[in-house]
Amino acid sequence: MSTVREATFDLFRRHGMTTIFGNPGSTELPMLGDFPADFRYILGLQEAVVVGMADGYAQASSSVTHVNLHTAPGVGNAMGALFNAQANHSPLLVTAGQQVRAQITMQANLTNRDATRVVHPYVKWAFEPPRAADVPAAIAQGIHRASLPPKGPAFVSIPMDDWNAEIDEADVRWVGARTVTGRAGADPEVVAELAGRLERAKRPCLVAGPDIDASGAWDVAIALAEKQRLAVWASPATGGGRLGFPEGHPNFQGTLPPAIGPIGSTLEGYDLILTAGTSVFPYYPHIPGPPLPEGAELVAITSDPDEAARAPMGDAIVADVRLTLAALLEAVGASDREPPMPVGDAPPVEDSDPLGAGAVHATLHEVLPEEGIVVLESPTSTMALRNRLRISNPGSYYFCAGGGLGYGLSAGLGVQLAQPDRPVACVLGEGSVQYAVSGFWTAVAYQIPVTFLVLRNNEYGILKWFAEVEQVTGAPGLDLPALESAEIARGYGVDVRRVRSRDELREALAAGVASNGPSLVEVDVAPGMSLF
Ligand SMILES: Cc1ncc(C[n+]2csc(CCOP(=O)(O)OP(=O)(O)O)c2C)c(N)n1
Repeated sequence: MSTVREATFDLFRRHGMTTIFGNPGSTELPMLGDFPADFRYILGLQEAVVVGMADGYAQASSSVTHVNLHTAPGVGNAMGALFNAQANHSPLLVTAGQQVRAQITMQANLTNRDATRVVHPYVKWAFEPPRAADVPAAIAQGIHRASLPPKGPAFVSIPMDDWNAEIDEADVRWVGARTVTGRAGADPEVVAELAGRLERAKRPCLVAGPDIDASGAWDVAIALAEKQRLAVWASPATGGGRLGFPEGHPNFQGTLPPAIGPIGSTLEGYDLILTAGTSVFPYYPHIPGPPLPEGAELVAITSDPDEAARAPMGDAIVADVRLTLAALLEAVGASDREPPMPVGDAPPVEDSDPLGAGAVHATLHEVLPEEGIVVLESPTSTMALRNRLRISNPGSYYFCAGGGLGYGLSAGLGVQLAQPDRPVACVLGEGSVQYAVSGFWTAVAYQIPVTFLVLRNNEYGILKWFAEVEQVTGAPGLDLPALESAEIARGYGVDVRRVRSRDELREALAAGVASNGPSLVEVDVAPGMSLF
């Protein structure tokens, strides 16, 4: 006989899930009691931060990651971050405490009413086991479901008196030993047909999406683009949480804009558009227009049946992105089409006071080593960063596909914990910092050596840009005067520097990257949107 807790921690061990991200309450303490020495608990001080850290960790470690939340109010605080994790295809096992079974029916204080309903639609599956003895099996199911395509959060609510209940060996005999794998290739006939279409096309292009990175397909995507001389576009930055193709490669043409009409006109001239690992497309502002050029065809390769079904146009193949691209690479011959024209260099950096965002990112590019990772949430400077850094290594860029602020600061911590040997630069707008500001405490408490770069423009700059697009005038709440992010971070114990010139910025960033603990550089930047 063992307890439910012992059996469940054994299950976590078998899955290598010995890091738990959490914020505890009374309903979670029975799970956390006698916490085993081979596990580590990363404390976040607010649930949005806890889930955001786990999201970054799950993506950067390619493994299902356990998040433990406090019953109803903790889950409530986490909802925006769960929305983000789902959009990021981040495999999370989310557990939450629940009242003791004897007090659920009477709805004693802190009962998570309708625990399995409240998290929908942001989880793939939500469950509360009917018996204490079912907790390990329910958690095992949550782990498998989170890891199957499309990856995403799965939720298990656990009454707090379950953990110390005794469990029969027979109830858990098979639970921990099972492996469930979900990477499936495409039907060979469908691949052969696609290969024929690609070879016959006069001017095809590839749109590279985030799941190329998540499925480990960079090498195959590069080989396919070179063999077939494909022009390559990145999927729109708004929905592209990761990069699927080196942005310094000669075939790379740029990042698609995020709206219907502009995508259609950007793709003018291509007759076959092959998308891989992205939805079609992560549109945001509604700018109507033909979604594709006249006569062009589109084929999407995605592991997500939902992305395939809801695409407004084109054919779709639901299968693992890497396996399918690899099969396609085998099936096509080398093309003798004209190779695509490489895009030119970014314009020279302009010095100004305060600096433009492009000058800031050109400086980051000088300082961040080749193996560096960027976690980005600085809305008006997103494209300037992409165009200045031209990131060209896999697993080196994380952005929130969901768009909920607070991801950046917290995911930066999770990514750094998952990749302790690579320097992480977490680039944030000063408005974005505030949605996960208590993450600074976790950075200091666990000495997580992220270099935070905060761009201070004293405004919600992107909302001013949106106001123009939406032809809205006179909206309140778009300015952020006297917001001292660096001072707040200092209060949490972060080593901070405030800079204004490029030389000061270079020096401060270099010191941050070299340091073994968290550091923050706040730089004043000119307001407005920067593309370069
Ligand atoms: C949780 C959440 N609340 C509100 C928003 C709306 N929003 C999008 S961008 C933005 C402003 C971000 O400001 P800042 O980080 O300073 O960057 P800037 O736009 O100035 O570059 C806001 C409030 C959001 N995306 N997510």
